[in-house]
Amino acid sequence: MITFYAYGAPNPHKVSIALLELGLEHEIKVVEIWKGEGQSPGFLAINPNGKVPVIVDHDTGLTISESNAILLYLAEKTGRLLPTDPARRQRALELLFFQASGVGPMFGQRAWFTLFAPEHVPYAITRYRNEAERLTGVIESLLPDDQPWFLGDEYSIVDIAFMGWIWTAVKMHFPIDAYPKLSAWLDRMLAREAVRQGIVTPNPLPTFGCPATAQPLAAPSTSASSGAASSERAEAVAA
Ligand SMILES: N[C@@H](CCC(=O)N[C@@H](CS)C(=O)NCC(=O)O)C(=O)O
Repeated sequence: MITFYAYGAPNPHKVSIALLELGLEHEIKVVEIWKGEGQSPGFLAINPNGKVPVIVDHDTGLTISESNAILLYLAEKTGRLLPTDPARRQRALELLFFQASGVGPMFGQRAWFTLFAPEHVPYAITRYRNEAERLTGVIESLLPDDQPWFLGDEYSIVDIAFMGWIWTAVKMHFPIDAYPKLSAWLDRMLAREAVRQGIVTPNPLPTFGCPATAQPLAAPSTSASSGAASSERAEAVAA
């Protein structure tokens, strides 16, 4: 039995998806991060960094924070969603670290300065938009040309790790339509029941107004997306 401290946000949604994919028994405790509950003494005793997601695995007595560390833990606990082949496993770790240290923070800062910052800071908006766009191009290049998932034919926690912020970017009107492989990958992700449920558990992302500074990401190629446009996807999944 696992206790999952969560909120409807990109990093907890990764863990929601993994728990559902793996069919692991769990209870959810919602942490109201926008009301400051992450900084409450009770929650800081669970995670000194004051952020969600966190899991407590009552089978092992372990408490784990950091979304990608949790994904690794759940994959190793079940022996699923992580390759056993050493080279593929190493590739999985590389991509998980890239997602956690590069993509998450830069997409997060883009969202913050574009949508939430009480002060309009053009330099920060431009810097993080450029960095997020550059990283989206890197993600596009990391997807195989002729196979469905980041690790080729094997769906894994790497796909789940990227889903958190890619989905959030789409919902925030930072479209990915200019990236054909990424768009097609997102459609494959959204075809999975656990993914569709996970991105609305424990609650969906809010509806974001389209920021004045949002603009289509720079196209790395002229080929059109093979799937639905970002706005259609965002509307298609329960809001
Ligand atoms: N590196 C951490 C980041 C966790 C994180 O930033 N969580 C956000 C929600 S996506 C949060 O708890 N924010 C609340 C706050 O900053 O007060 C992870 O991957 O789990």
